[in-house]
Amino acid sequence: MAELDERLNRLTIKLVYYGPALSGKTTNLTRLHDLLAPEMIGDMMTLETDGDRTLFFDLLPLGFTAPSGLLIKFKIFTVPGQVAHDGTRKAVLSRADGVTFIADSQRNQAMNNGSSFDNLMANAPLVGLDLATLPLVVQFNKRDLPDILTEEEIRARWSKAPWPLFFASALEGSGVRETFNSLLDRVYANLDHKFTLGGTHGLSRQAFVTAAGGSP
Ligand SMILES: Nc1nc2c(ncn2[C@@H]2O[C@H](COP(=O)(O)OP(=O)(O)OP(=O)(O)O)[C@@H](O)[C@H]2O)c(=O)[nH]1
Ligand SMILES: [Mg+2]
Repeated sequence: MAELDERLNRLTIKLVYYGPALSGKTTNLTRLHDLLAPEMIGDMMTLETDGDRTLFFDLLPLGFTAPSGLLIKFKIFTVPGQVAHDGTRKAVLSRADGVTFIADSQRNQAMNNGSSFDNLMANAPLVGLDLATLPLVVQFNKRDLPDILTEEEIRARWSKAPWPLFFASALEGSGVRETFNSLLDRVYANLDHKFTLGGTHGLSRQAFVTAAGGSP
């Protein structure tokens, strides 16, 4: 849940990259770090890994100042995707203001995507998140690989889902920013309602997305 610190005139927003093991959550964050304007981005922090695998979380800090002077700070986390780390996943997911689900497009990963999405749907209410209002976007990553589900197949499988779908290759950098901007757009709607970002802080939806995510 976003926290407004009135003394420091600072709003802190938590975003979480969720998904199965090796789907490319850490790679998405690394790419974002490279793509976003350096003056507003901090160093990416990676806490414990075993080779490629995240064992605890990664954290990318990001921030900008609204016209009113309010400092908007983002903390962008990845969860560890491996099934065994469910306790850590719940802890990282807790108090999220928005979630990006990173699926792996490879055909042989469809089951893992499904179980990880079910795990998100189960864990969100356990940590007090309301799935009906939680900003959520879905990215199918690894579009550069050969044996992947086609966009048509994925859109057909997800046709009843209310969340926007994106196609990306985090390795090559495509689709990473579009996914992030869509999440920002959805997050703004919730926060504006709560903190009157437009009314009190002179921060429009478009300005919020552009300031944090830049133009794709
Ligand atoms: N070909 C290809 N490989 C990718 C892509 N994104 C990530 N990878 C590779 O997939 C492997 C796993 O990527 P990570 O970003 O570490 O995956 P993760 O989701 O953070 O995995 P966990 O931390 O175990 O949950 C690495 O070898 C990446 O280089 C992509 O778009 N295309
Ligand atoms: Mg990782």
